[in-house]
Amino acid sequence: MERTLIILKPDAIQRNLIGEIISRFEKKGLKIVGLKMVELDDLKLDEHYAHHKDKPFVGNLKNFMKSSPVLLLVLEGYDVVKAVRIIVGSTRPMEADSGTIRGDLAMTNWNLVHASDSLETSESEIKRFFNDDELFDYYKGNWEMVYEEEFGKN
Ligand code: FUP
Repeated sequence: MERTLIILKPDAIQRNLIGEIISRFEKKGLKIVGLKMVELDDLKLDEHYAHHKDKPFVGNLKNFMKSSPVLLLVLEGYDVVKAVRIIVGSTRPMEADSGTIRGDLAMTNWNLVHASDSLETSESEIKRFFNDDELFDYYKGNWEMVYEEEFGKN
């Protein structure tokens, strides 16, 4: 089953939005298979934002990401990378659709949430932040049986 990496950024922690944001993923029916609070360091952030390394905003972005602990989540579900990007909304909150996390809750480039943008990046991002023994394979009862009937086991 597909997995994706989510970061609840420092603004989500500071603005008391942890529950609000996680509940949107839960209510969609996505399964939390990893969850922890960490402080990010330059090493991890340089890897994570390698695609932005020459951009003028990267220094501010890294300082912001180090300004408080963050919450890391791995979510699992059918087509989860795409499903989560839709729930999260566009990078620029002022352009994000109403009903999305960023569209409803954010105003600036400090946009509350990071979500992997493809299956390939999700795999490398999950490895970057989680050890194998921090990820859990478990069964969520009848609801999961219905899901498997519709989409297959994997
Ligand atoms: P996303 O995949 O939606 O998180 O977007 P990006 O990887 O393009 O951007 C990562 C972060 O860089 C954003 F969450 C906010 C920040 N950013 C800026 O601060 N300024 C910009 O012009 C673009 C992105």
